[in-house]
Amino acid sequence: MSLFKRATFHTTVAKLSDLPADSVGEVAFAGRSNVGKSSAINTLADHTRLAFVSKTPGRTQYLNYFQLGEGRYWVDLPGYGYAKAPTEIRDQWEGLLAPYLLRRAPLAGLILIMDSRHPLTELDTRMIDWFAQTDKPIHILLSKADKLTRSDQTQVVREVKEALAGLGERCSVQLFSSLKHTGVEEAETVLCRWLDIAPGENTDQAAKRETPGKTAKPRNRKAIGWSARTSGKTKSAQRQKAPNQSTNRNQDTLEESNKASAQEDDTGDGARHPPVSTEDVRE
Ligand SMILES: Nc1nc2c(ncn2[C@@H]2O[C@H](COP(=O)(O)OP(=O)(O)O)[C@@H](O)[C@H]2O)c(=O)[nH]1
Ligand SMILES: [Mg+2]
Repeated sequence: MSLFKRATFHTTVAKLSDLPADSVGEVAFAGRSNVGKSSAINTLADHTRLAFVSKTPGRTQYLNYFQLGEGRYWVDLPGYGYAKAPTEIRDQWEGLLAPYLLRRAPLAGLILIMDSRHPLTELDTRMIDWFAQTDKPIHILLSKADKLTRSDQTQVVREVKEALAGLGERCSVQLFSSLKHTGVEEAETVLCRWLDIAPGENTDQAAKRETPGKTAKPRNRKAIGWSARTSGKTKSAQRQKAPNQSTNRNQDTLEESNKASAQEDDTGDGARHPPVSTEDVRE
């Protein structure tokens, strides 16, 4: 049984002041539109429709919270890669996503989902480079692994690890397939560690321990809201390390596989483009 079987849709957050105050730990899921992010969340929750709730019109461009019990959450971020008007992208990025990712204290780490056939697109590397400034870990799921042969799977893991070796232990990589349920346990292990859930502990049991009507008590008051350490630096950090730096480190090994995706990503907005844009243009 999945560790996260009790995950339920909690809320859609459109503005920072609406972020859940009882969170003691959360993990954000990011990735280009169509990489299989919703499918991965559903697979990890063992729930076929869970993440598609967040596809409801009006929710796709915001933060969708899924509750795991005891003040722990998964947060589904808007898929990126399909451009809207530059002003809308900027408003969404600067008003919600950037400050959330930079300053949300209970955010333990980022699960970044990349299609195993087209990993490390330009927008992916911008997101990785940009998020790295938080010093929080990134765990990469190379999705749709069922579409690759065994030897291609081994190769893509090696290439992505090599390309991101500079991030050291802050970045880990694994294969994942929602179709074949490949990599579920490996991902669960990371999620449990980040969310401070003891190995083998089931959120079923955790949820039962909660007193009805009582919200979970944060262990650490600093875990609520923004961390003091980063609260003052958002604006300058956004400007300084705007997620538009070009990155060369993966280009040699993955150049071919990236070409097609890079073209898809080319919205004509060039270097000003943030790593995240909304996916609802496709819906
Ligand atoms: N073969 C295969 N297809 C997948 C897998 N995960 C997702 N897909 C397909 O990829 C498409 C996009 O999936 P979705 O989860 O909606 O992607 P999202 O836009 O990133 O949330 C759908 O047609 C899925 O059925 C997988 O593990 N294997
Ligand atoms: Mg989705």
